[in-house]
Amino acid sequence: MLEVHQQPWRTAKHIAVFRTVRTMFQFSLLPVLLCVVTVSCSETKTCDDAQKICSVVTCGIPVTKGTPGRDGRDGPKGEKGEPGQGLRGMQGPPGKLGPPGNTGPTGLQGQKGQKGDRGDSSVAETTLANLEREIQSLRSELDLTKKVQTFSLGKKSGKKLYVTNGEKMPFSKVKAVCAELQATVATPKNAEENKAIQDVVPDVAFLGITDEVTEGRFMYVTGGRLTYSNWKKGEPNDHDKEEDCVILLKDGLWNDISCSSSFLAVCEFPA
Ligand code: MAN
Ligand code: CA
Ligand code: CA
Repeated sequence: MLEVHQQPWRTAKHIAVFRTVRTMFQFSLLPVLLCVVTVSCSETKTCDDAQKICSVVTCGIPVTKGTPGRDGRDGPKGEKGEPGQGLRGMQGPPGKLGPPGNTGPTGLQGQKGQKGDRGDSSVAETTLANLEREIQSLRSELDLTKKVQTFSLGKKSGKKLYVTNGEKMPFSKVKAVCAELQATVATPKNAEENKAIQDVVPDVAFLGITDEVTEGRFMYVTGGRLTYSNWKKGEPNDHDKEEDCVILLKDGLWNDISCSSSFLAVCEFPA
């Protein structure tokens, strides 16, 4: 490249220009030279005559050879050349991702899909049938268990069931034990129920009745005022002003007693 800049006349274009100028010089200037020579040699014609014959004649004192003039000005800029033959550079990396375009319009609704396969219901049906058989078996087993329990506890149809674990405990614990069995503390609402409880327990037992809320006003633990009572004579006396719970004595009579004392726990199950 450096060599090309230093010697621009060696390019193909400059060589072509040079040849063109040389050709013009040979074919255009040659008649003039011949004409000058003819005029000089004949000496019978004037310069004016020579100008009539020749297209170009320099009149005046003939000069054999002058000194070369200075170089002319640079010509106009040439047209852009053809691309070079050198290797192209590698392609640059892709540019940065442009900003997202606006959301396009909603597309047309797609075609309706094919009808799906029929589900394999046989497995579910078999499972359901097995579960139903299992439930039926459990129901039968539960019914039999209830019958055995009722028989062993002497429960009568349509009557409440009273059950004791034979343990003595404070009233708060009796409530908790029965609640755990989804039952309530035994609470006789009539003489028959009072007798049923009496028959179940071998000793004194707590009843589900207290005057904890209002002294002297006994209520069922499940709510409501008493509709039946079987107090022993002289009771309730709130002895030492600390008797808010009720116990069923062995003879079936009731006595108010301290709730923190321990007596048998008897739970009541619905009829
Ligand atoms: C006696 C009576 C009862 C009272 C108890 C307390 O038996 O006064 O009313 O509940 O003592 O131990
Ligand atoms: Ca009391
Ligand atoms: Ca008492």
